[in-house]
Amino acid sequence: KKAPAKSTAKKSSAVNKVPEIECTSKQMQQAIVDRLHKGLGTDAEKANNKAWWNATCHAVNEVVFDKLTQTQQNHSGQDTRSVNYLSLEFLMGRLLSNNLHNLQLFKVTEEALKALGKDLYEICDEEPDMALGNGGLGRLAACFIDSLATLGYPAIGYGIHYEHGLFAQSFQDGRQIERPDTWREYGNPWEICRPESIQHVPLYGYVETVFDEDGGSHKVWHAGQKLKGVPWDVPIVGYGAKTVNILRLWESRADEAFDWDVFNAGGYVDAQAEKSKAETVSKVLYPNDETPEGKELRLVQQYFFCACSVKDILRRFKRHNTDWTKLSDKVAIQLNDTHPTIAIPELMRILVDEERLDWDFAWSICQKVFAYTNHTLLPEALEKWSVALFEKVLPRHLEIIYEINRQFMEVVEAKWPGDDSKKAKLSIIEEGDDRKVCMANLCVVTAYKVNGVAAVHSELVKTDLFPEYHELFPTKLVNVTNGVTPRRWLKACNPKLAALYDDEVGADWVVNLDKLRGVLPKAKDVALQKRFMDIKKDNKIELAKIIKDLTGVEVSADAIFDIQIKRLHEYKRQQLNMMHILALYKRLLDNPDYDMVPRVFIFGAKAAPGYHMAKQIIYALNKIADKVNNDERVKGKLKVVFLPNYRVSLAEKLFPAADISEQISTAGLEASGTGNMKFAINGALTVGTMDGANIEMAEEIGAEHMFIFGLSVAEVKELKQQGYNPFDYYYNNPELKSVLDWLDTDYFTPGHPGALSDIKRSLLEGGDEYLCLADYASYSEAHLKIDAMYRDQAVWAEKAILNSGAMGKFNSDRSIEDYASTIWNLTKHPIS
Ligand code: T68
Repeated sequence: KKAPAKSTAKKSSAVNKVPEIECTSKQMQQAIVDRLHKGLGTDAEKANNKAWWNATCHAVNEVVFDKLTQTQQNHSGQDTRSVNYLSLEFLMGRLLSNNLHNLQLFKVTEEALKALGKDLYEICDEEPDMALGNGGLGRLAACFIDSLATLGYPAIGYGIHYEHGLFAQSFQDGRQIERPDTWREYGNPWEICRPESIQHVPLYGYVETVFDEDGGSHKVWHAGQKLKGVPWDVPIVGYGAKTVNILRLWESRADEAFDWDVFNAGGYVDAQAEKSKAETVSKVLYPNDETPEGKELRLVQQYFFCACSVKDILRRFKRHNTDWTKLSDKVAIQLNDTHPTIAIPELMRILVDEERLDWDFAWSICQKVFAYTNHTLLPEALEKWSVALFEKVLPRHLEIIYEINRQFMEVVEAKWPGDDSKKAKLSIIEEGDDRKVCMANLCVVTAYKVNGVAAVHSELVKTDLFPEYHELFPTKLVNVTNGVTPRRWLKACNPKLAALYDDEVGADWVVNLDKLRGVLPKAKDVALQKRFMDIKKDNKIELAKIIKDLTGVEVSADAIFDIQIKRLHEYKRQQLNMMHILALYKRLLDNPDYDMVPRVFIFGAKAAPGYHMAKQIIYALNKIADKVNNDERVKGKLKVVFLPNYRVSLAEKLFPAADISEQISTAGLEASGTGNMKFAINGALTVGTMDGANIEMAEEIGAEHMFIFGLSVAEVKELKQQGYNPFDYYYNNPELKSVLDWLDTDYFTPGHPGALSDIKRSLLEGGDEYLCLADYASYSEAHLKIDAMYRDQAVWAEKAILNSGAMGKFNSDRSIEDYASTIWNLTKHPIS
């Protein structure tokens, strides 16, 4: 049945009259040369590209800082309500090209640099990625702060100023090697240190009950250690520069005042050791996505940044307010997953212990301030901290959590009298030998809204993850479907397609992505199709050069570029893609004339360093690539490349060059996905399961213009309930069997038989948790359809246009408008 090809998205009322900033190319030239001379102490003759990049950033900052000051005066002057987006991750990528586009200075700067003998694109490539995140969750935070600024909402992002972001990846004999990321080894022009806003954070120690004269009592936390939080502000330029918000990242240092005793006791050297211990807190981003690691340092990181942020939020509030009932009028705090949950007991602690508010009053404030976004249903991904660890690191917070839980258990008792199993399930404390604090439960109990990130995911949050909470709080659980910023993910990364849209639908699609619909009625237009496909071809040629540079492999831009880029995880099923590649390879070896459109399979993915199976899959794909790419018998019809060090800046080269987007997670497990959106906006067709936002994409685009395959959420549940046996599929599908058996030989790993056997084992004896075998036949069929369709370039072009043009809903401005109206109750305050 045809899905309605109509957007359900509300009209985005973005600031869509975009004024040009007055700046000529001559003035920009002057500013850059000035920065070379006066800022960097060099000149145009001596400067290398890094210096040119630095000088250009500093020239741009002259405009940015001016707008930043105006925005801050505007917000502070009006004492506006603001949202505080707390996230352990902000995967920003590079900022120069993005800032230039948002300031509408890209063309001017391109001309300026050209006149100086420099190429802006090359200069942009000098910038190290700001990789302060793992994947989707961190990149979503980056898209959201772009949209918040573009729409003119008062907002601050709070996070950690990691010295080392996500590790850099390389391959050695096909295996992943991790090296530290050094994004700010030589400084970073985009950040401003704000020593005037330093915060101090207590840790460890013990809690004392102090009895007051009036017969009451209060608690005093005597810390065993104190950290200093130093804020670094990164300006976030909205498109059109009517608002420049900030991303405030906390760096940990030793608190000299706290360590003064050690100094005085002659312990100069010991004090230095304290210093480096304190600095480890913001040293490195934990590289685990989806599987939390219960390490003490991680809990300390979470508390450190939440404590700094909450204090900073209250400091801003107190500049204009003395009445605590007003806190929830001025402040919304959005928790990006459970990672910043500790902000809840921290706010309680400050209100009760320091501000000496009555518990019930403080609790009523907290319940109006916090909202929580859930990004996963994977049971192993839900954060739980051992009570023992909590007691050691945050003794007062544990007491507060106990009291919140005690009162909440009374609510549960009132609803389900005498039902202990309900209490056990809903309790914030999980009982047992090793008692745990369940962070998601604390979030749901406290938050006034809890949202999932795509429609199907939000439904599953209600029915499978938190059904009892949903019964208890029937209006709390809501949906806000994810989106991506069209500034970075179309305008900046695909300038040719952006220019086509400027011509076809008008340049303001950048702030109103629904306008792309203007091309839908012309999808059959031969001239439009030609221009669209020529652009795709150009982008593929560009990518082919990068592939050659990075891997040495030559690929033809006439082949289908079939791309899977995302974190390596079994539920995302890169191994399913691999099985299909092996099948194609086998078909080509069995029949040298096997008729297929040449195909290049492209992968990019990092595996968590401790995730064995993920690393094995990378190894297998690299080994398969070696064989296939050097096998004359396939006559160039099949190529496989695994690009090293997948990151935002590489993604920007991949999305525009894709013909096929692989979105093949087991139904019910990918909360939303956002790469799926970036591909489709850039004109790739999706091969995907009915999972996450793929489902809503199919509603917008029409499922018949995508390659949907595999079991649905309901079918997955049913199959698991019946008792799934992967051997049934193995013995019934000879191709599947021979592909898996191949992994037991030493064909791909000469001299090392069995080197890939554990992948096969996990798919058979291991039970195939993610149903790769169950979905294999359907996946393989979908690929035959892709092959057939690509042969008719007119049909393909039409589909590509229909996909891209229907993606309006999936822009992050729409997501932010949804948050602003249904959760935050925010009003816009752009500078005029
Ligand atoms: C992703 N989650 C979801 N987690 O998997 C994806 N987790 O479906 C969704 O589109 C995206 O969030 C945005 O909503 C993650 O990326 C992590 O990276 C992560 C990191 C640390 C701990 C747990």
